[in-house]
This record gives sequence, structure tokens and C-alpha cells, in this order.
Amino acid sequence: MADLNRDGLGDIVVGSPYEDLAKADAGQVTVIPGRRSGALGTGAYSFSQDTAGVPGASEAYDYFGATVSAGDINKDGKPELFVGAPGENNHTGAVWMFPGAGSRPTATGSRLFTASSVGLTQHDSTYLGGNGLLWVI
Ligand SMILES: [Ca+2]
Ligand SMILES: [Ca+2]
Ligand SMILES: [Ca+2]
Repeated sequence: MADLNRDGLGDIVVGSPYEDLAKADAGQVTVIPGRRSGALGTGAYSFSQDTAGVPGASEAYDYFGATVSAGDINKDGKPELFVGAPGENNHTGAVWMFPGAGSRPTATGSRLFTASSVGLTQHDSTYLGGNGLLWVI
């Protein structure tokens, strides 16, 4: 939960790492804005690696969305959304950052952090981005 659109209501960030899209277990993330009344779901939006403006591409077993987090890391008052895909690059893993904007984090300007981009050597099964509960359930 995080108030990504800054309306005072918590928004639900749902990771779906096993979402198939065009490739098995590519994964996606859906944001469901909080509402004071009425059914949840109005205004919901999703990101995957196939969303226009998002670096990378959905591949089988990326598990994009295995972990999610939010925080205003540049202190502009607009929270950023972070998404881990531990299966990316032969299970080295990677993390995406979606910058906060007027009413929601956007794909425009989103960035991809791989092991090498944060100074780590790429190793298979590092699972950068966390494995969440992938192998518990
Ligand atoms: Ca909100
Ligand atoms: Ca990928
Ligand atoms: Ca921000």
C-alpha cells in the first residue's frame, strides 16, 4: 500500500509475477487506487516490461512483480514505484524504478537497474530484486 496519487487514500500495488502475458511467468504489476466509496478497480493501471517506455522486454520466467515497493526517493513529493524481477537475465534479477509524476508513477523515464549497473558481478541465481514468496508457495 502506498498513496501513489497523493489523494490521501492508500493505493494497492499488486505484483503478479506468474502473469503469463505473451510469455510464461513474465509478470506484471497492477496499481488499484484507493477509493472512499464504490468498487475498487476504477482507475487501475498496470506495468510490465512490454509497457511502452519501460526498459527491457517481457521474457519467460522474469517474474516481474515478485517484489514491489514505493517511496519518494528524490523528495519531490511524488512517490516512485519500484518493481523487482528476480528472474531477469538468467535469474540474476533486476529492479525497475517508475518515477512519480502528476497523478501516478509513469513508464516515461522509468529506469532499469541490473547487477552490473549497481556494481555487482552478474551471477546466475543472484535474484536481484528479491524472490518474495516465489518459491514458498
Ligand atoms: Ca491514493
Ligand atoms: Ca526481461
Ligand atoms: Ca519522487
